[in-house]
Amino acid sequence: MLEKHRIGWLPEIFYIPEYISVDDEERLCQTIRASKAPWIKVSGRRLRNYGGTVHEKLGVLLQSPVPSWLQPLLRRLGEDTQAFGPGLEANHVLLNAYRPGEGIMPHQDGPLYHPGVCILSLAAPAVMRFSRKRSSDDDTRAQGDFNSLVVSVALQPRSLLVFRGDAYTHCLHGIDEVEEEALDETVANREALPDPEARVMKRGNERLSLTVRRVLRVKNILGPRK
Ligand SMILES: O=C(O)CCC(=O)C(=O)O
Repeated sequence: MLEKHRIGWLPEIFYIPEYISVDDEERLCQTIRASKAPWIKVSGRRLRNYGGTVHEKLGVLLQSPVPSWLQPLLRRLGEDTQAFGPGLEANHVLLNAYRPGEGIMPHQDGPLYHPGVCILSLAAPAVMRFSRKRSSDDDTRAQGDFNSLVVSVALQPRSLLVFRGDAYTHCLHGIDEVEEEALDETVANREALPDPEARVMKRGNERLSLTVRRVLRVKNILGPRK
C-alpha cells in the first residue's frame, strides 16, 4: 500500500494524509494528555519512551511492555507499511511534544534500529526537513561544514510519514524551531496539503508525534511470558 504514497526525489519517502480518523486522533491525544507518566525534557521538546529504553552503549533495547493503547497501532503499521522488515512489528515508540517554536535538530536515527521509520503526527502540523549528510572525508567540507537541504515534507495532523533506504541511511532529518513554517520549493507533498498554494504554515498548537521503530537487539527484562 505504500507505493502510491511515494513523494519527492529522494528514495524512499512516503506520505499518507489522514492515516487515522479524527476520532482516533482525539482518543490518542486524550490518552497521552491524561497520562501522569513523566516527560523527559530535552533541547527543544519533551518526550516519553514506550517499549523500553534504548541503551546506546550496549546497543540494545532494555525492553518493557508497550502499553495496550499503542498495540493496535503498532500492528497496523507493521501490516500496512512493512517498514520494520517483512512480517515484523515495531518494538519501540518515542512520543515527542513540540510547542510552537520548538523542533528537533537534524539527526540520523542510527544503526541500532531497523532502517525504516513511521512517524504519526497529531494535533498540529510541522515540516520535516531532510538534508544530505556531509561525510567527514568529503572535501567540500573544507568550504563549510554544512548539510544541504534535499527535501521537505509538510506533516499534517493524522498523517503518516514513512522513510527508509537512502533517506534513512544517508540523510539527516529535523524540524526547525519556528512558529511558522515556510512552504518553499523543497516541499514535496504540496499537492496533499489542504491548500496546495499556501506559502506558509502556522504551527498553531502543541504538536504530538509518535516515532515508531524496531530496535534490532533486545534484552528481555520482562521475565518469561505467562
Ligand atoms: O516529531 C517528529 O516528527 C520527528 C521525530 C524524530 O525525528 C525522532 O524522534 O527521531
